[in-house]
Amino acid sequence: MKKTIITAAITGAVHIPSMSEYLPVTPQQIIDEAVAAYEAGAAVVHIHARKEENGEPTGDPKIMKSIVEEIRKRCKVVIGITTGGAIGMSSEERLAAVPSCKAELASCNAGSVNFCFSSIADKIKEPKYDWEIPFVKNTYNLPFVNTFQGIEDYIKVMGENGTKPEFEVYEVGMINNIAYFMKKGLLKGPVYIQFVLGIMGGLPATVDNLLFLYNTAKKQLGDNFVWSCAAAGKDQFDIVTTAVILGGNARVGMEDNLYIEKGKLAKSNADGVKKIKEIIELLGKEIATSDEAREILFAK
Ligand code: KMH
Ligand code: ZN
Repeated sequence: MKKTIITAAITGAVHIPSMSEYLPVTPQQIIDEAVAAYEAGAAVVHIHARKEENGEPTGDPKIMKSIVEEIRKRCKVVIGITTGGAIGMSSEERLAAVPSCKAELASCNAGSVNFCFSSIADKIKEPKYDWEIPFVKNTYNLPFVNTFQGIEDYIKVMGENGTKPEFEVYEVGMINNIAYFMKKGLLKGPVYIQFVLGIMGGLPATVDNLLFLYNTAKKQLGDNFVWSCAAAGKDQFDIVTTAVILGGNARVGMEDNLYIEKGKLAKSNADGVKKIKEIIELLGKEIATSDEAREILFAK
């Protein structure tokens, strides 16, 4: 039986520092949290960079490189960097870290979608930093742009740098987009897909929607894909557990959900990793080490 890969998505570019004192927002906190997530059982970490001075998401390749190099020095975790960046970033900003980091994985968003989290603004009475409220409010009127030309460019740049794309899928049609690039011959071997449910603008986090994505991927791609599931918000653990039962891999972490249970903030990404690890083991499945994850993810 295939082992289950746990990915920890450490900080993302949705949650803002004012939402949780535990959200890692400096480069050093992101590094420490990634290493702790690995030690708790994560085989893969998904990394966004933020600015030292105020925790604002940034595409600065120097910051991303310093984070990646330090994590590499400290542990053997598989590192996946974002190319989703933050809503409103240019394609150049989003891609800049791929050549400088040459990470094993990078996210590759599989189509355009609205990606709205403006309602966060209603919950924050006293923001810590000036950038936070305009940043979240802007997502009400900004699309998350991933055109066919853009996706093709991302696939090519990743290919030139030895980085495997992790396709982020928010809507069912995006599976056809991936199938198109496979037919075009731009992708070799099984593709790696992350189903991301629960984003406002994409498919809500329900079991029906997860099954819809999974069954569509099987129809479109046959056996030629490896998959994992992320779910934003309060349903994170329910939906990710369902994915594991279906034979998928699990993504947890503070990018997707700041809470470890109802009303209780997670104190670290390792908390979420430990929780899903316990659930997976209770289901009678084994957790993949980072080297085992490499065998699964990079099979030719
Ligand atoms: N921050 C979102 C706009 C990714 O890492 O590629 C997109 C995102 C997905 O987080
Ligand atoms: Zn991300």
